[in-house]
Amino acid sequence: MNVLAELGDRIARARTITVLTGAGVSAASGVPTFRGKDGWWRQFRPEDLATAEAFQRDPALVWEWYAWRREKIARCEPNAAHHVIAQWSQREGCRVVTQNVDDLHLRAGTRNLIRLHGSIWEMSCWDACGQRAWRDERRLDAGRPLPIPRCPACDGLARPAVIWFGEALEPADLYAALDACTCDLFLTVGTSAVVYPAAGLAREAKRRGSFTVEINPDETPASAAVDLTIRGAAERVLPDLSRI
Ligand code: BJW
Ligand code: ZN
Repeated sequence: MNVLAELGDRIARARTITVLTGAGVSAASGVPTFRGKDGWWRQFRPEDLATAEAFQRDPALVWEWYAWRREKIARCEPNAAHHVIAQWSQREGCRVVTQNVDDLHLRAGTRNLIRLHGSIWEMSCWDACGQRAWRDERRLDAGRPLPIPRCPACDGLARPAVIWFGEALEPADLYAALDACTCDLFLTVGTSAVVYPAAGLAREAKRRGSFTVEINPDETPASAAVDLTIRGAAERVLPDLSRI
């Protein structure tokens, strides 16, 4: 049996499946990955913009980056990989943990979705009033100077409701993701596996006895730790698997 057929068989037989996804799953939709060649914005690395320090220093610059990404994402549609994952998520015992903030999994109809790093379509108060994660899908005109969004409760600065470097994940999301590491089959798809705590989940699943699989065109730090690696693009490999 070839590896795809073997994995297809495991997927069919597994009682519980967890799928961890990263930016590579949305690449075919046109959403730039973080660490790929198109992952840079102007001269900035994501690590220089996705921090509270960067926002403190220059909120307009950080909002400009997010406005640019919102514009891009708004024009993207879920791809074949999102659709296959959405289909799997209809099964009892399937959980999907994503690091992506683009909401393309939601738009594809994924159930039981844990969004570890928040959503680019939600905002929180930067000041201390406590208003959190309200939906705000307004798109800013990147051609004009950008008004910095304000908090509707206290009129302080609003920030994207995403998790920046150095910030703690929402405890409920982290616990749900850790809980999802107890499963028969754990698939890590389209993530460079360098950003923690998400990067540690495949190892945790293996430690708990799951069969672990990585699907990625490139090698990552997770490759050597998983039971099976499939070198390929998510939007091709997942539909192939779902046809088996
Ligand atoms: C394809 C493909 C195709 C291409 N098909 N595949 C332990 C050890 C070391 C460091 C740390 C540690 N614990 C914490 C840290 C620090 C830090 C960290 O991990 N740093 C590392 C970089 C070293 N982590 C944190 O700070 C986290 N917070 C935390 O741990 O808090 C602790 C705390 C506790 C209590 C109080 C206070 C603090 C938070 C991390 C938040 C990450 N945020 C970002 C930004 C989100 C908002 C936004 O989008 O603007 O999340 S960073 C960015 O990286 C984003 C992503 O979700 C995340 C992961 O990236 P991803 O998805 O893997 O994308 P890429 O681009 O890296 O990879 C794409 C992959 O796809 C590649 O492999 C391609 O090959 C592949 N690919 N085409 C399939 N078609
Ligand atoms: Zn507020």
